[in-house]
Formats: sequence, C-alpha cells, structure tokens
Amino acid sequence: MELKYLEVEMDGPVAVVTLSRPERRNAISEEMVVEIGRFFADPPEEAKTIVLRGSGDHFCAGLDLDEHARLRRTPAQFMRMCQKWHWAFDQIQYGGTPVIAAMQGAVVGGGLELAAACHSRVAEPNAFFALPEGQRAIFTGGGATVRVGRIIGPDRMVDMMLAARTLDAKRGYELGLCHEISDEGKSFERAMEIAQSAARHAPLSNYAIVTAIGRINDMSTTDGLFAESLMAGIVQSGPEVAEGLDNFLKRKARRLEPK
Ligand code: 1HE
Repeated sequence: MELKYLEVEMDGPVAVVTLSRPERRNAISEEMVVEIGRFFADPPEEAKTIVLRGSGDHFCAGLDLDEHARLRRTPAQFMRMCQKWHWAFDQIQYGGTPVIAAMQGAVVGGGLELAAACHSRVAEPNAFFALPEGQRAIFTGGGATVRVGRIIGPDRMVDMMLAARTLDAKRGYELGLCHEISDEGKSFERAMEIAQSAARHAPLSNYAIVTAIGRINDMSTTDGLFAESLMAGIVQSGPEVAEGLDNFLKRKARRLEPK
C-alpha cells in the first residue's frame, strides 16, 4: 500500500506508525483520513501491536482547517466526510490489533478523536488536550461525542467545549484522556514497552480485549454478559491457553506488581 501521510516501520512484532505531516502539525485532510482507515483496516500481517505517534512537536492538530475553509463543503458533503472519519477510527478501535498512542504537544479536536480510538495512551508531560470546535464555528465530527464523551462524561465534554478548556497532561490523566504520563522525552519509549509487552499475549486474547470490551459496553446487561461468555469460551479454547496457564502454574509467569 502506497503511503503519503503515514510512515510505517516494523520493530520486531510492533508496527510503528508515524503521522508525517509536521508542517501542518499532523492536521488530517480528507485524503489522510482515508489513508489512516485503509492502513488500520489491513495492517502488516506480522504486526502484533501498533504504536501510533505524530512527527514534530505535536501529536495531531485535528481537522485540516485550511482544506475545510477552501472546500466550503455542503452539509451533505461534510456529513459524508465525518462518516469517513468514523470508518477510519473504527478500523483503529475495532481492527483487532492493539494500538498504543504516544502523544506530545497538541492532542486537539480530531487529534483527540484519533487518540480516543487508540487502546492505550501515553502522554509526554507537555501534551495538552482540547476540543476547540466551538471556537472554530464547527462541531466535533470524528467520533468525540461517542468516544471522548464516554471517557470524560458528556457533561464534562460540554463544559470543556463551552468554556474552551485546554487540559494539561496531568488533568488529562486524571480524566482518562491518557493512561500514563511518561518522563520527559520518553513517551515513545514507554509506548513501545507497552506494545512489546502486549505483543507477547496470545493474539486471540488481544483480539478479544480490543474488539469485545467496547462493543459489550454498547449492549444491555443481559446481552453483554452473554456476549462476554461467548467471547471467553472462544478465547479459552485458543492454542496458546495451555502454555499461558502452564507458565503460571509452574511459576514461570511474570509476577503481578503494582507500578
Ligand atoms: C494547521 C492546523 C490545522 C496547524 N489545519 N493547518 N484544530 C484546531 O483548531 C487546532 C489548530 N491549530 C493550533 O491551535 C496550533 O497550530 C497548534 C497548537 C496545534 C500548534 O501550534 P504551533 O505554534 O506549533 O503551530 P502554528 O504556527 O499554529 O501552525 C503551524 C502551521 O500549521 C500553520 O501553517 P503556516 O502555513 O502558517 O505555517 C498552521 O496554519 C498549520 N496548522 N493546525 C490546518 N488544524 C472531523 S471534525 C474535527 C474537527 C476539528 O478537528 S476542529 C479542531 C481543529
């Protein structure tokens, strides 16, 4: 697949995917969002996990506002465009491969929507989070109402947009926008550690973790519990199960330690 906006390299079982439009702060154009969706719909076979990062000083500045201003899209055109974003970010969240985000600087607007589709998020101390759509006379269109609203709660999301709040890494961590703040300059290294560690899990376990939990949360309690039992039944009959359990029973597994 020919890539214009993403750089991809393999590091063992981890695919490192870099948004490579630093001169625009990795702002996402229509062509770029389609490229993101195509990549995550069909990542390299050998990638057990993926690290997603942005080149330059920022993770991602969201929608390409320059393109948006130039195209003067009709309501129907922008609706179709937002649906491309939804499709692309669904490939990340539900593609079956764990995606760890390493984030620095701006994680804003569509950049926060992109981050929210990732499964684990490590932030640099200089990362900041905002939804400045209201300030640009537009609305979220890349899934924030669903994904960011679920993480921080719809009430807080409304306030974040109305009061034009820009949250620093610490506040973002408290609210769940990132799961960890790395030491300075180490977010990529930490994301790689998580990705390398998760790559050692049984693939079917990882598949269940990233595809089932989000979906089950959309279901009623009865349906969710049923779906969980189905998923668990399938995963526990996978080929790696005997080895995984044996490792624990023979005291060869890594000890659980709070960090
Ligand atoms: C851009 C974009 C962009 C930068 N589209 N070109 N997103 C926003 O409202 C965020 C807008 N961007 C910013 O607030 C700042 O650029 C940053 C905080 C991200 C970075 O600041 P800084 O000082 O490092 O860079 P800069 O000087 O502001 O920008 C450098 C260049 O990138 C400049 O272009 P130049 O030709 O003057 O060099 C900027 O115009 C360009 N640039 N961000 C286009 N977003 C599916 S709906 C989703 C809705 C949204 O995402 S709304 C939120 C949009």
